[in-house]
Amino acid sequence: MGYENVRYSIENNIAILTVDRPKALNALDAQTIREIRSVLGEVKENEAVRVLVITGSGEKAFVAGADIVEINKLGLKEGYDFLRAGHQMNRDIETLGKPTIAAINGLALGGGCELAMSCTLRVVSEKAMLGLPELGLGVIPGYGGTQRLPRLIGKGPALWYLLTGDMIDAAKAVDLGLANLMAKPEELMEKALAVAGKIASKAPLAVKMAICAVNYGTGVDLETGIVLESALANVTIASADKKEGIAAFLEKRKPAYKGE
Ligand code: CO8
Repeated sequence: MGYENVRYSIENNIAILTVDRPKALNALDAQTIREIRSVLGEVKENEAVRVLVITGSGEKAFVAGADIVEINKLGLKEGYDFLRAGHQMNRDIETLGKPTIAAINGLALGGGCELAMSCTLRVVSEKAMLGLPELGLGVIPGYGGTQRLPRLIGKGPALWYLLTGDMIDAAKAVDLGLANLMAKPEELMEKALAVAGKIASKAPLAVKMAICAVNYGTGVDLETGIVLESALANVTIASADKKEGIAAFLEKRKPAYKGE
């Protein structure tokens, strides 16, 4: 499929998806969401891709939110489909089976912040600003923000930022645990790709199982989470990648993983 509002490339087992809709600061309209979901489908199917980096085009914005012009036209009936599409995009990211890194180059507001929070990790430019300004528009976050922000930074701080609409600068985002790493604007992609490369060198099946263990284990009691971990660890114990990883260690060479 040809894309108008996103760009997509692959190099060295790492895919880069760039949201590219400069006239609206990369805001997510229905078409952009469809295109992102289509790229996510390609990434999922492509065995050569081990990590996906998501960023925004230009210097100003990662993604400035859901498209406010579209939100303005929504009624009760269309609103549900609009919200579900955004939710599904973010679930597609979370359940991709491969790690995703948001390289946040600028404003990540509303739906943009929600998209970033659905990624496995976040690297922020020193110029990035994150936030959920929805209450100022008379709505609440609708792409998972009320659920993912407290899970990432805790209920108290999440309620603060949700209710005040205050923006979170890059350093604060790292302090809060909302972002994992801060980079100079000109080094953002280099740093994000370095993290991606580090993860891409690990056994893909083990990476997938580790993400599963954390994503599905943190919402349950500890004992259930530990049983889940045991089951997932056992999948890795039985894997060809385990044989290769241990053989490479014993033979003092780099492993050549196949994700099996
Ligand atoms: N949607 C559509 N267009 C946008 C958006 C957006 N979210 N953000 C910016 N634009 C457009 C502007 O309208 C403007 O277009 P034009 O040139 O045609 O007038 C262009 O991008 C450039 O923007 P500005 O001129 O406003 O640039 P500034 O530097 O002056 O300001 C800001 C930058 C501060 C980012 C400002 O554009 C702004 O406040 N944008 C809106 C940010 C926002 O509120 N985002 C959250 C949207 S709501 C949301 O994401 C909810 C998701 C879930 C749905 C829930 C529904 C219930």
